[in-house]
Amino acid sequence: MRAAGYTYREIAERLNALKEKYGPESVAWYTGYSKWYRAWLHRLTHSFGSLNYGAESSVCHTSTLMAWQAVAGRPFHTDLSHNSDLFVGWGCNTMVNSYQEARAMSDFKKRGGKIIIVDSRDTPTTQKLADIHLKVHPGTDGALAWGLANYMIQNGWYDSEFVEKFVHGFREYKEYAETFTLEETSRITGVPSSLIIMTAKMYGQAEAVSTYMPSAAIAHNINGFNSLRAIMSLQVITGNMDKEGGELPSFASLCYADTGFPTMQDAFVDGKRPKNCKPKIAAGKFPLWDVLTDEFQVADLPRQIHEGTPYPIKAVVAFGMNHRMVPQPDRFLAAMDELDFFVTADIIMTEACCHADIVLPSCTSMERNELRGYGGGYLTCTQQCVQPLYQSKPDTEIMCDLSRYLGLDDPLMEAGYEETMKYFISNLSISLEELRDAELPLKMPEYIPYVPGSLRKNGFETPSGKLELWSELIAKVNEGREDLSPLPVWRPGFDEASENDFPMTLVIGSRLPNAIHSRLHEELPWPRSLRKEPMADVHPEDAERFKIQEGDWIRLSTSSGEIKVRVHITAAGLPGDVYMFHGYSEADANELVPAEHLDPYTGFPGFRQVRCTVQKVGAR
Ligand SMILES: Nc1nc2c(c(=O)[nH]1)N[C@H]1C(S)=C(S)[C@@H](COP(=O)(O)OP(=O)(O)OC[C@H]3O[C@@H](n4cnc5c(=O)[nH]c(N)nc54)[C@H](O)[C@@H]3O)O[C@H]1N2
Ligand SMILES: Nc1nc2c(c(=O)[nH]1)N[C@H]1C(S)=C(S)[C@@H](COP(=O)(O)OP(=O)(O)OC[C@H]3O[C@@H](n4cnc5c(=O)[nH]c(N)nc54)[C@H](O)[C@@H]3O)O[C@H]1N2
Ligand SMILES: [Mo]
Repeated sequence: MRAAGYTYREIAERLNALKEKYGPESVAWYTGYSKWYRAWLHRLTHSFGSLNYGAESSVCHTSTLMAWQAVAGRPFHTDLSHNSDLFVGWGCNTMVNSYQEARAMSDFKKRGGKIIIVDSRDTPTTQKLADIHLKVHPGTDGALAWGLANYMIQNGWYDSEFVEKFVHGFREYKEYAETFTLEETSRITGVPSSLIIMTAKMYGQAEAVSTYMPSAAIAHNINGFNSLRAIMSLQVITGNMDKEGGELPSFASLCYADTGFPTMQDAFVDGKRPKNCKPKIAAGKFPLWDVLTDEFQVADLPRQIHEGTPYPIKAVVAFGMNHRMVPQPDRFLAAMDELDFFVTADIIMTEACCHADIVLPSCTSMERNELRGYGGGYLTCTQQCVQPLYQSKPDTEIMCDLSRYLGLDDPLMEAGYEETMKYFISNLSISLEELRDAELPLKMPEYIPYVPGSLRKNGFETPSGKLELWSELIAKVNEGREDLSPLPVWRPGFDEASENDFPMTLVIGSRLPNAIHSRLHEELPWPRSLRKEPMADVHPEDAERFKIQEGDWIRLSTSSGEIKVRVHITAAGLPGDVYMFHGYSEADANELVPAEHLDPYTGFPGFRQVRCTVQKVGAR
């Protein structure tokens, strides 16, 4: 038996009643980590009549995309298979969080490439792959980038011809960079001047430099967006943009993948885009986010539910909601409890599910087919191993069913998942059947590889048509306000708590090999056994200062709360810094992040720089 008609009927009746009374914007549509069904949920949101589609992307990757958009008009990426002589990895621990990239880095090193890693800790990646490791204080990457820029400009280690032709705002950039002398940069970042000099020289003199821009590590800071822009600006002044071996533009065409061939995805999402509706949740609070993304910023959802301003939110329909992934998870869940109606679809019965009025069972990837695109022009349709078990269904089927029951007058969605997949690829010369019959991904005849240098020739997609060290877009968005700066200025990323009471820095979320958010370490015994209890990593010097020993119980507190965890003593980080993973239900470090500790450009939380202190509460 599948999700029964009466369940859908109840959902439809209640959502339509809220729409009638409070307007379509009063329903927010949300998705967690899963990416494959997002276009369908986005279309459903539009068909329902609003723009209130939001995602886990409110805390992941979008800040990096937005920074590229501000600097270069669209996202850029590095392809390490091309020849660069230097790779600079910022917050780069790919051996733990991105194995494919770790392999590419390792191959690059074998071919003779040099690797510089900027990481606040020693990691397997710094130890195995880095020629130079710049061990910065958390949240100071922006300052390091400015210091490097200053030293490179002073010594002529930048591409003045490129800057002349393709760069906007160099004068203002150079002037601000001058405040980051070697001494000042070293004081802020903790990196010795000699290493800054060495890095500046290698960076400025290399033929081609490629980089790694993390999705989370640097962006999880209230200064994260600007730090990313400052880092990207180094690629700009050295002429490493729109060039093989440096950065190349990305053109996502199928579920975030840059396949190199067009699909109907945008037409699918835009086909039902509503007009004249209320602004997205948080649009006024994070105007740059509002301009640059097609999602609402989840950071302000609990407040808007609670306060009902600028307009009420009465229902949330979620696919894969893990409330533990945002600051103040209890507050987030309490907001769900305040709603008139909360529906969530998940593959397992999560904590958030227990707070929902209705839970819809989604099936796993083993039980569904998905269109998947890959770089280099490849497309496939994955094959389900078994039919969906019990009452579960693919999320996309659930969305098509909802569209039908809600009476949204969307014949394409009503025709079902299979038909929508056909629509997605209807501009290609391949049929869904042919894709299914093929054992391996097929190369699309429509594949057109990007020709490096095209944007240099035709103009970058920024207001000035050049790469912008001084962002004209941000200058415009900032009109009438004062919190956004066209230059990627640096400031410390701490919360407002007193340094006397909370003398240490809490960094929440650096990846563990055995945990993927709460997915692997909450319920699964084997990965959990590798680190049984929630544990905070504390430096030996701090352990001595606070009289703590390996395995002791400590109270970890910030201005927002406290949790009890075990201690692991390690010199991987710097003295004064405490590292803790997120997502544990019994000791949730995200409860310790102040709700408004947010980057004003992106709304991203400052997870990686919160003032804290530790106190021993029990021996092991
Ligand atoms: N402090 C701190 N917090 C962080 C981070 C950090 O570094 N530090 N990292 C942030 C980052 S980068 C991210 S990406 C987020 C992750 O945030 P989330 O995406 O919220 O995290 P997950 O734990 O992966 O939860 C995904 C949910 O989707 C469900 N799910 C999985 N597959 C499917 C499916 O096919 N269909 C449906 N319907 N549900 C499915 C899972 O059961 C789970 O409930 O966490 C963020 N939170
Ligand atoms: N095993 C595992 N792999 C994962 C995930 C997971 O949960 N588990 N999550 C996936 C997801 S959703 C994402 S978004 C990515 C996230 O990937 P990343 O954004 O790369 O995040 P992290 O692995 O948390 O951090 C990378 C490194 O940054 C360092 N770091 C922390 N703060 C700072 C800082 O301020 N400056 C600098 N320079 N370094 C800093 C940490 O010490 C760490 O070694 O990982 C993905 N891969
Ligand atoms: Mo992420």
